[in-house]
Amino acid sequence: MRLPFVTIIALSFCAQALLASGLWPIPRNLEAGNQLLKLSPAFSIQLHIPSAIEQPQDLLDAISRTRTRLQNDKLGRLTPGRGEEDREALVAAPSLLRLTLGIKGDGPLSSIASESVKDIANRDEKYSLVVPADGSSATITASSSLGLLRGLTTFEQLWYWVPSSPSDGSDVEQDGIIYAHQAPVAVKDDAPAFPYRGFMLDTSRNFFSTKDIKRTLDAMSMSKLNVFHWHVVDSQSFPLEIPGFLELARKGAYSSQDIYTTADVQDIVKYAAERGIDVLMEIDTPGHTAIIAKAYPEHIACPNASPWNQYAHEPPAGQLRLASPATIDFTVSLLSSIAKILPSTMFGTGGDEINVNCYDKDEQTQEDLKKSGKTLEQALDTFTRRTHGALRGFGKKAVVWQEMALDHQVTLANDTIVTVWQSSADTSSVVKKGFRVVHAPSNYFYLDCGGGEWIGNMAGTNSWCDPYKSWQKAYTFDPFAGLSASHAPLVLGGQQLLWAEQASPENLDPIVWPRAAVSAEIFWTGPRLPNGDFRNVNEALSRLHDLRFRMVQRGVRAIPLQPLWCALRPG
Ligand code: CP6
Repeated sequence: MRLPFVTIIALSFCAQALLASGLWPIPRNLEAGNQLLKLSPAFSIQLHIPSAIEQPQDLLDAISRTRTRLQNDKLGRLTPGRGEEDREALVAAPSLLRLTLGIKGDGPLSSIASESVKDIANRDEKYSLVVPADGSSATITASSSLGLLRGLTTFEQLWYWVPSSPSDGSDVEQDGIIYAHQAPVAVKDDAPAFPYRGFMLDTSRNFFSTKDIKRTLDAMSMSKLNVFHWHVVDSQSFPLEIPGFLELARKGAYSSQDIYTTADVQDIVKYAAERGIDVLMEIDTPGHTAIIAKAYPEHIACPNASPWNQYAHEPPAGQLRLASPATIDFTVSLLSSIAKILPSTMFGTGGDEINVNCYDKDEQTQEDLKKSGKTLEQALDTFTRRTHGALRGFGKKAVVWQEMALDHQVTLANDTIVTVWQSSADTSSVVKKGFRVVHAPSNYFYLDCGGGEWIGNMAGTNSWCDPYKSWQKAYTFDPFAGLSASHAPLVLGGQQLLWAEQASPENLDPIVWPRAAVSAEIFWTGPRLPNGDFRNVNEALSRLHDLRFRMVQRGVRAIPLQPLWCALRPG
């Protein structure tokens, strides 16, 4: 009985079926050779656009980041000798002197940032890349700055480093040769299979500094992820300064240090946008709001009710008094105040895990319902129309958790985006109602330890791990499972998520990376590799491990996927 088990382990251990090393997500249309090409010490990147057209500053910045990384990354090929066996042949290899970035069309060239915050369906991320093997100019062409950024990201992944002479054992930093081993490379019209490729971070259960968030955005950008879903506040802490509502953070943040000021938010939004990432902020309502009671007790039903598990999925209990006209007004101005400083066309209003018992036991809510003659569901409908209507006034489409579409009797606008988290089997019910969906299935994409087989109240205090979702498990997710062809276009994409009950800056990088890059490939590349095969974990392993090494080079403490020995072993 032991033997088959051992065999399976052996198969998935140290797998090294190389289609192309280093590329993640793998481009959808790729031809790669196996010749060596050096990067000349005089290598330069030139932006070729008509002189009448202004050069966007964030594109120039992205180009200079690429230049710096090519110089600073010292990633050896993950082969025996880490590329030392290439050294002799490299002497005679041609050198690449120039990468030229060209723009199709001659209209004005918008910045990366302005393209990154466009409506999710309208972003232009397409590019083509050619790296000839003979050392003549390499080119990236695109019709947007964002497309050029995606091309630069692919280009960066082609290069490795080997010291120019074998190490003499001293600590002195050695000169080295930067080179590609897959020349020539041709990537034709690479563009994402899905427009929404996200990562969600919860900054309420534990706080993360803007530095942590920026590092996370850097890592996201390395795999072309383009939506940062920021679950910024929840029942446990309110780390967000909202103009006109400063008491919320003053009383609800874990400390006066653990607050995102308006300047911080704008800084994060700008940093993200320059890297091709849109910030989708979520203020979860009407549930997951207990902390608001610290500053505005009048708006919270069943605050700190005990035992908490009868009133909420996690302590402390407390939800917005959704049937109260004053609370609706409060929520509308709260959302408006933060929404209007964010450029995204999406805004998250939550809607998950509403606890009915909390409202049943709340005297004021019962009175409000009686006064209005509404049921709780009708009151939720009013609450939702008002809050979503206000966001629409600021040009934003609402993003909600699946319960709003499936479990409640509320009217949602057709352009509402629904995040499916409980089970991927729920996706078909959501698309049948005509809504666009984002895949966030707990049993594949939760990076924390929740969401095995979905059971009603399993979140609890999330102090357990059931089970850990490996990168391999996430990688097998099929975005179209159970969907008819006519509904497939409603799938916007997907995201992996970090709920932070058991995460803090100390384990942020290791728990997220490189696992969260898995959905980046699922939703960029789609089901098939460029050679027509279906994506599979054995082929993916060495490429993902390469990405992991690049992350480590750039200060992201991503975990290994296998012993270093696997990458370096012969054959
Ligand atoms: N917080 C919020 C959470 C969760 C959700 N919303 C959650 C639920 C179940 C599991 C993990 C996380 N902690 N606001 C659900 C969307 Cl298993």
